[in-house]
Amino acid sequence: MTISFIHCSDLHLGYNQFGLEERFLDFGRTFSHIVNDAVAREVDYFLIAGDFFNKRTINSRTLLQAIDGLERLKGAGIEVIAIEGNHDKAPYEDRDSWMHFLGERGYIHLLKPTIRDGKLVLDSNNVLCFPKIRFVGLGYFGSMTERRLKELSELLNPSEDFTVLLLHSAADRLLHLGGVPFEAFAGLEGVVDYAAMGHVHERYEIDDWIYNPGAPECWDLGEAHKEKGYYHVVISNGEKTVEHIPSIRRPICDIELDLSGTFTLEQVYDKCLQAVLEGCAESDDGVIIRLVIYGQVTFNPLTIDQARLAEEIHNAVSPVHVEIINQTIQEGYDFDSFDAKLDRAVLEERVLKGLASSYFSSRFEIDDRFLDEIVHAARSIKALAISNDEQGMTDAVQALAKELLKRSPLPADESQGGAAGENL
Ligand SMILES: [Mn+2]
Repeated sequence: MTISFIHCSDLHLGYNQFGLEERFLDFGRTFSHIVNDAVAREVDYFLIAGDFFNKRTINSRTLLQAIDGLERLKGAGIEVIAIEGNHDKAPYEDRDSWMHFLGERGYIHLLKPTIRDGKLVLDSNNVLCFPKIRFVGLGYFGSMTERRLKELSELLNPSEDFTVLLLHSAADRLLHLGGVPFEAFAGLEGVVDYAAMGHVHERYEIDDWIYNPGAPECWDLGEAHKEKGYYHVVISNGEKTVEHIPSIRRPICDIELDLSGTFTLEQVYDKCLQAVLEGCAESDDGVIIRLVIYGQVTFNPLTIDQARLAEEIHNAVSPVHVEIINQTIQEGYDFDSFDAKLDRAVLEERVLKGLASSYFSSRFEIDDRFLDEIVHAARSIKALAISNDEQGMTDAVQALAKELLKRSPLPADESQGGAAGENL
């Protein structure tokens, strides 16, 4: 017997990002594409691991987008199993959420935790059995997640049937933002065959049984480079095959431009426009442009007219939206030293040390002397890059990585950290 499902999460329907109608439609379209694929692949189940809606209160057009997709799934005989995320969760014990409405109308099976006397209880609200497969749906617990997982591991018995857990939580990442360490899942390994996660907007997988697909659209433009999509899972004779499928979403053109050595505003606008024309040449139709400008300029950075710059960019490439992030700083006020080169080197060192300190100090066991070494290494790597010395650069990066690993209190694969972002 073969069972198959699509697992997606964080669709955030109804999000009119930047106040744009086009972005509202984008989130709907991305969901629609996944539905089409589920129907084409003739899967048995469609899993939504939370944040189906961007907000608890949605407008009627968002509901129409949702129902349009859900109706097509229903028409194809695909059962939809969903949990609530932090974005679409009903407050407290209130059952009056739109997810609840969709459940009542038979569009989805909404699975929710039952808490009795402060403890998790497994019942028909959160365990749903079909032939050869069962779904345990819990939703979002925030800071209670670790405790609830422990309770679940005591309650959930092993089963002959394939067991899927739906959970809206960050596993082993975002630990400072309510994520739970991997150890919290340890008691479920072997009992849960597939943990269908949501919440983190970037794809990650742990040990062949914890899967997070990533939000299919970019809830934040900073997600542009992250891997995002949904899973197609096929279970045949108890063995699962998992494929991650990238979602279809609006392209984002992400440009970082160093404006160091720019003396006039006109130069700024020219350089920006040129960078945009070069960076977005291939996909100039309907992209979102994120332009980060940085470096030392000789004038007050606040005089850069972002509205004018955005308008010029709009006229040149007709994007859907332009986001400009101005990180330029005015060249040092140290008028005693007119040696611009020296000034820049000193400043670079100071900035690099600050960055190295804030980034590495929390992850590695390093002292001030080694921070200086990192700064030195970073500057020589930059010099090698400028002189196109690829081999030298590779060697220097490898040497630095080796030194860092020696000082890492964590296993190598954990030290990469997780996705950033607070409102996933
Ligand atoms: Mn989310």
